[in-house]
Amino acid sequence: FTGSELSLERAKYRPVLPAVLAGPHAVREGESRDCCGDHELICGLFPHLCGTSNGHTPLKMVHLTAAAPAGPEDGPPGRPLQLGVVLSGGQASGGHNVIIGLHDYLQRWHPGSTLVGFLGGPAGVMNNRYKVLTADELDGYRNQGGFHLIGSGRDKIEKADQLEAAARACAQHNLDGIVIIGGDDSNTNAAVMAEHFLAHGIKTRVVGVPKTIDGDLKNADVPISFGFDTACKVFSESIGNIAIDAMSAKKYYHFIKLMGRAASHVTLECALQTHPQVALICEEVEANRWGLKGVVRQVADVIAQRAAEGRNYGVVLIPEGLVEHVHDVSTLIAELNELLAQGVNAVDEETIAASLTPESAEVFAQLPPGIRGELLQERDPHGNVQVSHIETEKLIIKAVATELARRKVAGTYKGKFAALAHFFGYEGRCSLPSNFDATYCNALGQAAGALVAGNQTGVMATVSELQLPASQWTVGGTPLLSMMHLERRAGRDKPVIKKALVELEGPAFKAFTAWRGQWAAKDCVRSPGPIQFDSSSFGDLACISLALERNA
Ligand code: FBP
Repeated sequence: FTGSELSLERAKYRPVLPAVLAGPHAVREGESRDCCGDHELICGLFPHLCGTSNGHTPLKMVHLTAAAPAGPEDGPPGRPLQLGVVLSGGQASGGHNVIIGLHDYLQRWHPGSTLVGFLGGPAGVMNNRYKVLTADELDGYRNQGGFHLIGSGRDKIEKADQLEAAARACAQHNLDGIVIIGGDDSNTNAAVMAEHFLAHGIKTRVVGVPKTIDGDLKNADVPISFGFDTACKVFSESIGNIAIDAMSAKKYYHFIKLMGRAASHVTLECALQTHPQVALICEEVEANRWGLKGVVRQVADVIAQRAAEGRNYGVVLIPEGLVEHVHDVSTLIAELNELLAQGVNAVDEETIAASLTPESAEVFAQLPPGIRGELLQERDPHGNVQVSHIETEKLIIKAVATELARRKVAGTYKGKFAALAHFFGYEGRCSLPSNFDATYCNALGQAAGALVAGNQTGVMATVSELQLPASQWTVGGTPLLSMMHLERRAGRDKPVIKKALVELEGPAFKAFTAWRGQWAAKDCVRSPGPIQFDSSSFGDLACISLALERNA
């Protein structure tokens, strides 16, 4: 791996550390929280974390507070700590800074401390594949994108034999703590591990760190997952450039699919950054039970309205999870899931069509053959449709073209329609982290170190008050169980961390709906340009949706 001039320059950037982490501090328990749903049932499933088996008050928030500098009466400083760290799930900019922040904290805590990096994600914990991370090696990864220092993976540690394998690895390294850097599923597994370790008298503490570019791991206590800010800035730069090209050439509509599987936070933030003519938001589509025809009609309405003004160009943003939220397509997917589970051959489209309900059979027949194949064959190991592999942008283009052709015959549309398809996803996950993500991740890593040192387990490291300068950010831990509720998965109720979806009553969505009519009708394009690393520029500002949420 060869560093560019810019990446070498970025390695010199020193994130500001929140004052509470920089100085002497104490870890204190604060107010109580309930699980976000099904509290009693979840406590029954996690008796040790909930404290129901040992009489502790359930689900305590944790806060770092400034402490008086240690004096001679405080005795010797803390003993060296042994910690493990693992990256889990999709890449997100800033992961290396979390690990470096953790290492820096440990070295400050006691220079004899050790950090073990498990390789290739959770599988590395179960197989005990690891390397000991040293200051010399880590220095080359400061403020760099990617997860290639130790790699990542999508395996889960949840079954009894997997938990035992993880426990063996932790025991072999005599780990005081393990830090799991991941999204909602990985942090759900972190809670399962923490409970297992407590139940079996294993000393290793488990602390989570919120990661995902999708931005759907957040709540009142966790302001944002890392990587979201950088990914949105990278995508918005390209969207802004394309929008200016569209406005200059005046001949294309650009349909851009954006990553973000279950929630449309990325699309919403990119819309606020760039002011496209249309941005579809899955949560709105689902709340209104819009079908494919309804969605297509809305896009065609904007195109026809603009054509009447001589504007046959523009930008349409499409969240990658759209097909799972469009009412009739999601019903079709559910029926296909059933048929595939019954063992129907995924390539036998004729038998499949004959086995569907009449409504779903009609939707299935209307889909282009390529998309039909993708819905049947593009499945992940859990049987879920791999939405980033489905060419939704092309599906929408075809359906809109058909609708516009129909309107042309009816005499209600007189424009020209030429469309180009794009997909922005992987290019936003490993960029050099924005100043925000670099600073936030360093603080998250240090916070995770402080929580293990403070003997906390089953908590997620949290860094808050992000609207303030970084030196004033607050630091603490939120019980993982407080984010959990029961969800029906594979036919049974499972405790999982609740995904944060776009709130239709929230300030970010309201700002979007207040402006979108104007963006549709006119050319109000905003081109934010590349991520700015100069801290005197706008680069330090966190994303617009976060600013709106924090100021609401
Ligand atoms: P995480 O939730 O694990 O962070 O991953 C999110 C994501 O980037 C989605 O936006 C996308 O659908 C998916 O990963 C792609 O997964 P893969 O890297 O396995 O192709």
